[in-house]
Amino acid sequence: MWAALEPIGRDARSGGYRRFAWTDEDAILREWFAGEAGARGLDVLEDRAGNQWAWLGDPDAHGPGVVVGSHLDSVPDGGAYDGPLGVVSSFAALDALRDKGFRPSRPLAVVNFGDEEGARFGIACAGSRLITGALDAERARGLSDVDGTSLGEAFARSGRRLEHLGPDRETLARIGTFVELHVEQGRGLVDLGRSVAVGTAIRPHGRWRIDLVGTANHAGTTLMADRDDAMQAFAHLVKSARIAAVEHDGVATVGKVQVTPNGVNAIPSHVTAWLDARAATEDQVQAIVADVGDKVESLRGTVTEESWTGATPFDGTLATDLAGLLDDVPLLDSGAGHDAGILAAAGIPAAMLFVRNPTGVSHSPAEFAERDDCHAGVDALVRVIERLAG
Ligand code: HGY
Ligand code: MN
Ligand code: MN
Repeated sequence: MWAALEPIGRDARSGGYRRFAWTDEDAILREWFAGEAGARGLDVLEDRAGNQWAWLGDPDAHGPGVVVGSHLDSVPDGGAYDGPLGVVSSFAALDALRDKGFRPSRPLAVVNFGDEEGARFGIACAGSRLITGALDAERARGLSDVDGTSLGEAFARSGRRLEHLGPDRETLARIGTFVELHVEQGRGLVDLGRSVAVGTAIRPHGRWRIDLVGTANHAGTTLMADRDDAMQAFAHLVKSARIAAVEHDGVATVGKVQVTPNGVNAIPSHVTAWLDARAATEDQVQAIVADVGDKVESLRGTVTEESWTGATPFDGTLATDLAGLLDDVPLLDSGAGHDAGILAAAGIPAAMLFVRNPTGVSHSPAEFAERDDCHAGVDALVRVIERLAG
């Protein structure tokens, strides 16, 4: 499975992945998923947001069932494990259960959540937010990519019915418990010397769009004193984000920027930048955004919230039970957002398993997990499924 996924959407220059929602690469990944599901005799259903659900057993007749899985899309130049490790491990766990003659008492499913990274249209966990209603379908349809293609156009061009895009209670009703296995995006496990952890919560985080205006002018003839340079404002913004993050003990990133007119010899008239801010508490995140907002206001710019994920605890009893089941593996919270967090926020019992990442590096071609740790993750998922669907 891993070898089949390896080349899909891989950028030859960076060695990272460019697997964006509703692109050709996404279509190939979806075909791969349907192929793996079909090879195991699983029925693949798509929901109103295009998420793929591969069922063993009929969740409508004998549900709700136990669902495992993750996502296959990536950030630009993302790593091989963020997302795919959860999907591949889920199919591998079903194989191991079948090989040991396990007969589930409830339907089982592997899910591929679409557009988890929000790399193309800007909203993370778009697939799971759409079916839970956390992302309004009308707003989603209008989101556009850097080329001006809307999510609605891309969704329709993929052959799906745009009028279906939206909340999907029928699909949610099929989920008794969702367990997402994911490569750890940090050094918790490597510092603890363990292979697997159980997730406790998703830390609060959000994305804000910042628009800074200037006055277009000639780079060679405009005196410095006469300039109204949006790029100077941008420089102050980026500095203020770092100062605010350190001040409030959180993290802030400005990783994406668009410059208008983006010419070497033209003073920028407009800069659009995106702030990603996260912290242990919602107050800390809001304090970071407030400080940045004050700076942006002094620069005559605007801040628009694009997505917000509040502190999202997973079901504590379930997490403790699973950690105990797995020989007392550590409990870790997550600074990264996940579809399991969106489902938990919608009231669906959800849990996460993290697999050791020896460097902690993620959202990078250097992202990696050792084979033994990946196998330990599958073994843990097998035991969790036996516990939940035994
Ligand atoms: O950005 C995140 O936290 C996740 O990788 N979507
Ligand atoms: Mn990610
Ligand atoms: Mn992920």
